[in-house]
Amino acid sequence: MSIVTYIGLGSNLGDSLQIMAEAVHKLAALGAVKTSKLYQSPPMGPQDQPNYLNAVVQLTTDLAPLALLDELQRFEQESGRVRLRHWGERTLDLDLLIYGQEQIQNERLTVPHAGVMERDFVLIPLLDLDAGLQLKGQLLKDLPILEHPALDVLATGNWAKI
Ligand code: PH2
Ligand code: MG
Ligand code: MG
Repeated sequence: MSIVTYIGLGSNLGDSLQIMAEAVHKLAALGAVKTSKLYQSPPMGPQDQPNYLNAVVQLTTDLAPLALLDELQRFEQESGRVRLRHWGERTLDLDLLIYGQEQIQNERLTVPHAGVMERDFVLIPLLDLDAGLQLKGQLLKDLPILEHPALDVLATGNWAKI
């Protein structure tokens, strides 16, 4: 059965736009995709690292959660993933944010992703894709953190050129 999932994309090392566009193409092999706008956001965590490109992809897929996670991790590795430090710079980060209505907690996966409600660079692209999204009964668009977003829109259209 097809499930609507949301994947967070982030990159601040290498040719980030190219790397993220390639990731969207790889995700499109797993099911139907829709992409949010493309954003630039100041780093959360260590401040002595470049700004990030961030986006979210809505992926409708038949893959089970851990099979999907395996694919995401494979795509991260294929991008030449470098991760230098916790919350530090990386070539590609793919986070499974939401998997249908499911709540998942095991040693590999926490879904919904723990950071969703606190990160404007996740919330705003999520809302591009579904302005009525709710988590735990909370309409995401009403969260106070969205009153002062710190990210900039870099592209509104088909930036991944699907
Ligand atoms: N990802 C991190 C650490 N900090 N900051 C922004 N703005 N965007 C990210 O995707 C991000 C971050 C590690 O995953
Ligand atoms: Mg992340
Ligand atoms: Mg991650």
